[in-house]
Amino acid sequence: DFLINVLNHDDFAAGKATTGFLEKNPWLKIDCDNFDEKGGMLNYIGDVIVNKSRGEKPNFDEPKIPEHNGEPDSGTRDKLLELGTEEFCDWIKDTDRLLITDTTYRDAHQSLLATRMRTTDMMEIAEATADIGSDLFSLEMWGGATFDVAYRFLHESPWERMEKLREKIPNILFQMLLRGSNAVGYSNYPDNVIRRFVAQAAESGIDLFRIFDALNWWPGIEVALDEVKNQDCLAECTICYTGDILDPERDKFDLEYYLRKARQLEEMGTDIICIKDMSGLLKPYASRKLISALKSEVDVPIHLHTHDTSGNGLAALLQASEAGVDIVDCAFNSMAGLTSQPALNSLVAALEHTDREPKMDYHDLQGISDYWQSVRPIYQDFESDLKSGAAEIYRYEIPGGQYSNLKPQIESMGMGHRFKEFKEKYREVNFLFGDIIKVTPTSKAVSDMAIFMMQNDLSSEDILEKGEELSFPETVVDYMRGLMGQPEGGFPEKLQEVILKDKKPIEGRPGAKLTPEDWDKKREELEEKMEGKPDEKDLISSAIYPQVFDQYLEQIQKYGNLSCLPSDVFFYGLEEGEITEIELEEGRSMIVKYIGSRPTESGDKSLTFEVNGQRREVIVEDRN
Ligand code: 3PY
Ligand code: ZN
Repeated sequence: DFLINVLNHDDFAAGKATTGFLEKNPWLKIDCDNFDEKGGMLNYIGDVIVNKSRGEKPNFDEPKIPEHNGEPDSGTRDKLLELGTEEFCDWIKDTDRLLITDTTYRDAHQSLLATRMRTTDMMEIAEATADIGSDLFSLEMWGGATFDVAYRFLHESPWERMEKLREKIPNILFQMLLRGSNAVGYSNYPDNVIRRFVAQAAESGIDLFRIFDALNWWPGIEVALDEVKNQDCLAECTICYTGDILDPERDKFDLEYYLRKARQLEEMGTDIICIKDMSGLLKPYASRKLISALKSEVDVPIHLHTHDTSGNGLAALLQASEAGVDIVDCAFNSMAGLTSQPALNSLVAALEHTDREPKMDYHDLQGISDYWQSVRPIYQDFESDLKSGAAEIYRYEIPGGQYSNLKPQIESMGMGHRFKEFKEKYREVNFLFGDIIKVTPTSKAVSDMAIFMMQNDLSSEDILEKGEELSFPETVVDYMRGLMGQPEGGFPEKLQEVILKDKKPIEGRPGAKLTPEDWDKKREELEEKMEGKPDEKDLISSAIYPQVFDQYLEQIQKYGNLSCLPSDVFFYGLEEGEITEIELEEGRSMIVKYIGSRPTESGDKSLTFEVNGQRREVIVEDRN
């Protein structure tokens, strides 16, 4: 099999196979080693079947791909390549229609489905998206939590995801969310990791980097911004939005604050400014006020990102559109709403026959939304139980993804009945910390502190009075030390002392104090763990998430590249008699049928499959 696979490979047949060919095409080996000899992938499927951690497979309709052309029309990426970043931004400003980013591949599933969307489901609809969505401004399809979750829970490579999608979608800008000096992680990395990460992300397909610092503290984005510029990609520096500019009492984050931040970003050389409303706090009339003011204050295009947690998201986008915003974020309807972005198809329909009509047909776009609607039931285990928009978000100021994740987290601690109390604590902690911006990773420090106070029955006064005897969660200590950057107005001094005790707060940029990554050492370390030679992407991933990456390597050594399993099989296995087709790569499939199981003498299970008509037995440990 192995030889046949090699001989049939297009590159090999065309004489283009060079050194590294086998490492670059691991499926050539998977097919033979894992399916036929060691049964790796069958072992994975068997384990899911026997240990049934997810219960019964949900009913779902076979997702349908809408009709589309093979060759998509040229789009924003072609335009960027033709014009270069500066002229491209002029084009944005000269464009009357409202430009729209689709976030379905990133923020939408991060917010609705705990980031679990698998590459295969994205790939199925990629060509149709390239064609039907060729007038989209960009696809946010990488970064944020997706990097970590792809490795950790989906056992697949986020780099492979980007590169495969790039091949299918050559025409639309690819956009990622970069957490400034935290890259795609939760704490600061050395500068040489940030630079190498950005360079590789650009090489693998990202055109536009949305860069934020959780406290709008610009030293936290300096290095990333500089490297994005080095790569000739679009830099979209970001101002996180919090508070309420309509409320005279929330004067820490008033209109003047946002205008000042915007002027600073423009001076720093950003190509575009993003207003990132991660918690959905930008009320419709605040949106109008903020965007009008920004449009007169700065010259760079403005891109608005919000979440529909309150149900007011579309209204906020329409007000922004009236005020002249250049670009807004939405998600295809069936992946929109609630803690996700506002609904894309609905916005397109709402703007029909107006001067900001987005030049797309909402009826054509329906097919893409229908596709996601059929895919979504497979991810039912990751859905939150939110059913309606929540005005209380304005009180609690919890970011979209965190809002839907916190309830199960609090429940898993046996405190589900105290969720309301938890949300009040979250709010209390915000003010105890001095009213701060809450987004990854500061939002985690706030929720960890809220949980800590609830578990120990502590009020803010108790913390200030008895705090010296308490040992606080690590994220809270990190925050107070300045490891997440410097908040507007500084840290509350008394609280900082109580939390830090004899630890000293750091001054300046945390990344500047970290020891640079030693890439030679990293390479040697990985050579011992990997079958082939580590490439640039392996080195970077391991520098960012050493343990998660090690676990991923173990998984693929044991089971092969699981990213080619259909998602229903990946999550639920197969029913007796069920047949599935596993596409190892385009045009090369395995037909797998699950016949049944019987107990072994040692109490495990022996499972019988048919793979392309040949019988295979695998023994699986029964952990029930
Ligand atoms: C992330 O950092 O992942 C976010 O989505 C923040 O809003
Ligand atoms: Zn978001």
